[in-house]
Amino acid sequence: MEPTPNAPADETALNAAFEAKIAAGDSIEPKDWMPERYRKQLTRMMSQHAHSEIVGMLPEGNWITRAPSLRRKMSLIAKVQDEAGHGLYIYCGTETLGVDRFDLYNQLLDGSAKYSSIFNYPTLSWADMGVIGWLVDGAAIVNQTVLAKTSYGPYARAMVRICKEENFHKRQGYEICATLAAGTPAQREMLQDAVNRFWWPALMMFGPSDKDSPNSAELLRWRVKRKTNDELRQRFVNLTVPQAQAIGITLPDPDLRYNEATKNWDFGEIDWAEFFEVIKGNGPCNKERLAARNKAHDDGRWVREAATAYAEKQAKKRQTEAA
Ligand code: BYC
Repeated sequence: MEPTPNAPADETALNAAFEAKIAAGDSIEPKDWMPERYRKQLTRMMSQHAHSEIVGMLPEGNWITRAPSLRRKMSLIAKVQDEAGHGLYIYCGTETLGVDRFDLYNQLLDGSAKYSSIFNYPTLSWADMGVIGWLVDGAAIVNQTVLAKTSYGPYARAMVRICKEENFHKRQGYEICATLAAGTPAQREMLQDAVNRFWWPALMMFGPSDKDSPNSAELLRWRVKRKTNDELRQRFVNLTVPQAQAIGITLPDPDLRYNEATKNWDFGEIDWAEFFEVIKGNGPCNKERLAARNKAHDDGRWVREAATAYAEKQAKKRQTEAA
C-alpha cells in the first residue's frame, strides 16, 4: 500500500524535503508539508501581528472626532480603516495554517495573546497622530519590508500589499509632523513632546535585543525572519535621524551620535524593564485596550447572531428550492 503523504513514517523524508525548500529559498505554501513547530511559530507571529493591527486602531481612533480639519479627519479615518483591513487580511493568512480566527481572537480578548507593545501607550495630543504615522508606521515598514520575503508564501504576499499602505500612512504622519514643526511655538512644543514620548517605545517595537530573543534563532534558520531584531532597530534609527533633523526635531537620546567607523547612528540603552512590564500586561493602557476590544466584541454580538441566522435561513431556502 502507498504511504499517505503525512504518515509519521515519512516524517524524516518530508522534513528533509521541507528543509531543502527552505535552503533553496522557495516559499512554503499552505498545502505543503511543514513541521508542526514551523506551523506553531507562524501562527504565533501572524496572530500577534493581526491583533496588533486591530488593537492599533484604538490609539488613533481616539482622535478621529478631534482632527483639526476635514482633510485630516478623512485621512485619519482611512488610515484606521486600512488597519482593520490589514488585521482581517492577516487573520485570513493564519487560517491557511489550519487555525480558526475566532480561537485566535478569543485569545486576544481573554488577554492570553500578545500584541505590539507600542499600542499600550496613550495618545495625548493631536501631534501623536503625526508621530504614530511617522515613527510607528515607519518602524512597521522597516520590519515588514523584510517580512515580505519571509518563507511562508501567504504571509509574504500579505506583507507586500500591507507595506504599500503603510508607506502612505507614514507619509501622511510625517506630513503632519512637518506642518507642526513649521507652525507656532506651541505646535512645535506639542510635536516635540509627542516625539519624546514615542521615540523609545517605537524602538521597542523591534522586540528584545538579540541576546534576549528566544525565537530569533529558529525563525532565522527557517527564513521566517530575515534580519535580527537589533539589525532592524539599527536600520530604523539610521533612517529616522535624518528625517528628524530635516524638520528640526530633537530625538530624546543624549547618546545618539554618528559612528564614522560603522556608518551607523549609535544610540543609548533601551529601558528593557519597561518593555517587559508592558508585554506582561502592565503598560499604561493594556487594561483599557483589552476592555475596549471586549466591549466592541460584546456590542457586535447582535450583528454576528443576525448574520448567522440569515445564513441559516438562506441555506434552508436553497435546500427547499433544490428538493
Ligand atoms: N510587543 O523572541 P522574540 C502595525 C514578544 S502593527 C509585544 O524576539 P520574535 C501598526 C514576542 O512575541 C506591527 N510583544 O520574538 C498597526 C515573544 O513572546 P512570545 C506589528 C513582543 O517573534 C496600527 C517575546 O517577546 N508587527 O504595524 O522572534 C497602526 C520574545 O521576543 C514585542 C508585527 O507583529 C513587542 N514589540 O520577534 C500603526 C510584525 N517584541 O510570543 C502600525 C511581526 C517581542 O514567545 N512580528 N515580543 O510569548 C515580528 O516581526 C516579530 O514577532 C517581533 C518579535 C519582531 C515582534
